[in-house]
Amino acid sequence: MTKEMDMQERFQQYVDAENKVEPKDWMPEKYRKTLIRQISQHAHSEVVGMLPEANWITRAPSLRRKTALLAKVQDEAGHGLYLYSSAETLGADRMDMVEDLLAGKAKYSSIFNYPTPTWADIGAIGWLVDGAAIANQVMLCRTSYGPYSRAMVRICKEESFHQRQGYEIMMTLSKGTPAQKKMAQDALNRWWWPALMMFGPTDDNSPNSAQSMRWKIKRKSNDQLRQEFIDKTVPQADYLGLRIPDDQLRWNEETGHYDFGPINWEEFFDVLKGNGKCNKQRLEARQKAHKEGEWVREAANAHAEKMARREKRETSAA
Ligand code: FAQ
Repeated sequence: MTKEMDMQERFQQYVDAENKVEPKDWMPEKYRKTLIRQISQHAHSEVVGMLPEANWITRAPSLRRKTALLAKVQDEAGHGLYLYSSAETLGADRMDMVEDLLAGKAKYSSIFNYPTPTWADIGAIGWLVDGAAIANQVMLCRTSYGPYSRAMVRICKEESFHQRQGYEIMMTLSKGTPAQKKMAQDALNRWWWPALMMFGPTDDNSPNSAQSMRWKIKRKSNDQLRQEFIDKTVPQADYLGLRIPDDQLRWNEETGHYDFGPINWEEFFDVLKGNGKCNKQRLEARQKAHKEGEWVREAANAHAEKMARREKRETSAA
């Protein structure tokens, strides 16, 4: 057995014994790369994910709704920051990750390429998108890489506040006037299928899953998580008096799960290729924000350099 194989085997045993891998530990190069890929995509998703909701900050229907939405969008920025930091512990360079996003080379969640034409879309995002994010991320609190798992604990707490914020908007609308109820139903119709796509391709078409599960980066498969989300969300829609837009949705006594209709994977892969309704708009908004923030980055760097010079002067004088 070569030394590398021996290390790989020991690493696997270490992970199998439910130990956390920390930044300075030895790890297979592919483990490091997989994590940088997943964590940076996740960070980009949080950052791009601010855009569809930011669209409604100035138009929220009351001050209470506006403050809650502002706080939520700010939380997403914070999540992006923890996640970029977590990817940095693996040796990734933050500017490289950001540049890949701005150049359209990096992936971020498909879900954020859909538009938010009405206030009800903000409710649907909180309820369904944050709901799906929680289903996926609760398992990531137990992921094998220490810094990622610790970041996820805090992120999940905040996501559950976001989910309730969204559900409460949907509750108000669905118990409101017929026009408000229709607005809620239309938003559910728009977001249901894209939310199911968030979990990624089916297990038999998910190239990264098997190895990620072996390394305990992922604890549950894409299909398992999708099913858990559906089972949890259908009763919530019933409570709202809204109809899930799937004629084949049925409770299956035998399996103890809901059966559901086919997902349009062609649409999913098309969105990944950059052809979703808002891909272009999202990327342009990020590029513009990056450019407009240049002076802030320069000022922060200049200040940091000044402080470092001052500290050096003071230590040499002492
Ligand atoms: N969109 O082999 P798999 C949020 C890609 S955060 C775009 O199954 P994997 C909070 C995948 O990257 C939402 N691409 O991949 C919020 C891979 O491409 P690659 C984000 C997708 O990694 C709420 C290829 O397809 N959450 O919403 C998608 O094992 C409200 C093959 O797929 C996370 O990132 C997709 N939906 O499993 C913010 C959670 N699905 O890299 C604002 C962490 C798959 O080989 C407002 N990530 N792809 O070229 C994960 O758990 C995993 O990365 C999966 C994909 C489950 C997303």
